[in-house]
Amino acid sequence: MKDINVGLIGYKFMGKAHSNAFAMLPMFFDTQDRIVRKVICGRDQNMVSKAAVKFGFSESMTSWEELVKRDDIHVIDITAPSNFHKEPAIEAVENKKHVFCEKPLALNYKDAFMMYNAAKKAEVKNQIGFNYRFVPAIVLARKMIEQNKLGRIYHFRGAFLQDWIMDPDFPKVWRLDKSVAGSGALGDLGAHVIDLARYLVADINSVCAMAETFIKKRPAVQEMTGLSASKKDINAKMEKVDVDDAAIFMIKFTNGALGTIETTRFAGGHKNDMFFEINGEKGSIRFYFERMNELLYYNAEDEEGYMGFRLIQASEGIHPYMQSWWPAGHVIGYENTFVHEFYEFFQSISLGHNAKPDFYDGMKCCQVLDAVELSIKENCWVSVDSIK
Ligand code: SOE
Repeated sequence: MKDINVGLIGYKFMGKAHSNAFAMLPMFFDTQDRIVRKVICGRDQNMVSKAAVKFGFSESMTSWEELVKRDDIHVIDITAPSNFHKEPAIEAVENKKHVFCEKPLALNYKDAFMMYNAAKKAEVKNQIGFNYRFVPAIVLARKMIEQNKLGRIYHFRGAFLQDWIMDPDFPKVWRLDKSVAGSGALGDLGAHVIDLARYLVADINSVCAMAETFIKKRPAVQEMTGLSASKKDINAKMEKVDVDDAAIFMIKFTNGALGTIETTRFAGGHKNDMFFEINGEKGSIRFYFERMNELLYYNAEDEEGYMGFRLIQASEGIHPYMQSWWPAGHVIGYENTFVHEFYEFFQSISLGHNAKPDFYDGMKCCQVLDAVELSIKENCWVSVDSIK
């Protein structure tokens, strides 16, 4: 058993989710090697040293440039905002580090393409944080599609609905700043649904989209933690919001299927409601993230009079990853998806194979995101391949 020393960049929402996964992984899964929480890196020395203690890292530092060059670091894990993925990822792979990077891979397709190429050239392992692929019910959905249980696929209907910024006084946090986040609900939420559409149905051929920014100016941000921020300071200056609050688009898949994706942060009452339904010639499946242990399945070959969506409880040991957790019906949650994705990542490093989803998938997703943005701008259908 070797040590795999991790250097984590970022210590907020995703930094916490990843650190928690590193701690839980060896308790539940048999990994080939030992995962060592070695260094955590962030801009603020005081905050990052506190995070090191809380998240179980032995050291903290403020210079990512030094971190990616350290001989005793084997993996760089990037959880910083999206404008801060490209440089550390490219430097890290050029220093022969394996890299895990949060989604979306980059601010645009061009940058994502550079990151993909750099990782390929360096021949290091690379993975992207599309954690919803690792929900057992979604892995089951993929398995059912591979087993041809749905037959030819006609429709993909996906949505990612949230409501955390509906208050017009909610400040302009980094997720609402184009230079930092790339886009709004589209890149933050849509990236996950696009990835699932590619994972479950096929590559995306073309898109036709619309978007809106409902609240055009917001108070400048004072302080942000996770997805909450301090309320409006009466003296705060108002800033322009330059990302979408909601984006909706139609899809033509390369296999002929048709799809729609809706992403919004203005769906009152929906907290983290990621949903999809797939309809095929032999059946349909339906999934709601807020009920993530369940998959609904309609089998068109069921006996007449008894037909309808049945609920598959995907928290039994026969379902993907579940044998490592609890007895049947003892459901798992959001944080477990990170354990699953890191199990695949660390095993790929130890055993030498390539895990998915990787920088290629991250890059393909950015290409679709750019096509959606172009379609919004030009008000027409855009072919994904036209994005270079
Ligand atoms: C915030 O909108 C957010 O946390 C995203 O950044 C995540 O990727 C998604 O899983 C849930 O919502």
